[in-house]
Amino acid sequence: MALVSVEEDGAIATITLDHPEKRNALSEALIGELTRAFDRLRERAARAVVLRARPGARVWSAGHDVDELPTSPRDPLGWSYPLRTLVRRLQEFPAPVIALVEGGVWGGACEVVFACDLINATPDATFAITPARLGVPYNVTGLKSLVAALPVAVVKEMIYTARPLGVERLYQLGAVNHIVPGDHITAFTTDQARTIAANASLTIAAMKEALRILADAQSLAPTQFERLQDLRRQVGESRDYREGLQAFAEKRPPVFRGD
Ligand code: YXS
Repeated sequence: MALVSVEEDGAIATITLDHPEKRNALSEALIGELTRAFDRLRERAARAVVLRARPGARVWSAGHDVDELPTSPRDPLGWSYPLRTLVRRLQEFPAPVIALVEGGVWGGACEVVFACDLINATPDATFAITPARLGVPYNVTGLKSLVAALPVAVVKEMIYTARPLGVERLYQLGAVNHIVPGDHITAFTTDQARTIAANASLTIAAMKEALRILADAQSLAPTQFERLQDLRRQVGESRDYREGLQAFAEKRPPVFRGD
């Protein structure tokens, strides 16, 4: 059963997350289909890609597939893992990727949306950053992409509370490009994609990569990097992390003890 669907209309493509039974959880299988779709669209020189869930979705994506989160001592969000690979694929895709968001965006799916170039969302859209709900040692590039998209005080609120934030708040902060009613957002986004596809693709590709390089241009002393990694190792090896996974599997609220 396909977990994503791809439609092409000339130089524009739409990729639809299509696993509503599991609320489009970002499993290795779904991410594999997504990355292969982007690789194919790169070969076909697509000039704009829309990434969406089924029209009217209540949940855009429930985030990382919790059933696939490894328990310590493995790092659950390692550089070569599927979700990290997908985020880089989006950032490195030579044409703009437009996230068309309806419903709830959870956990690692927020990073996928923020890795897109533009975000159009319906008024019901919400965004929740949830590592603290599961005791997950969030990863450094994930944190960096969040503070690049939002004021650090808002990132702290989202991480500490793990509560969904309404799209209006993110729009006011400039993290979301447009809020568009559900009955118009597809036409709105298609029009945007067509406008982009009619512009100079080489210029857009070069500017997209230049903006990424400039955003990444940040020095980090090796000791700082090692401290960051050690912080994550301690969390990843904690009982709280195992409790977070266990509680999710048992569909009960987690009881975190801080160790
Ligand atoms: O009981 P069945 O077998 O039907 O399966 C249920 C859920 O277990 C499943 N499901 C998931 N399975 C794996 N990973 C997930 N993230 C996930 N989310 C859902 O899908 C079936 C239907 O879910 P259900 O009954 O809860 O649907 P609902 O409509 O009542 O509620 C939708 C949600 C999204 C509010 C709810 O499913 C939910 O809260 N899901 C977990 C959201 C979340 O905490 N995601 C963060 C995952 S961890 C992550 O992304 C990163 C590692 S981090 O935390 O660092 O950001």
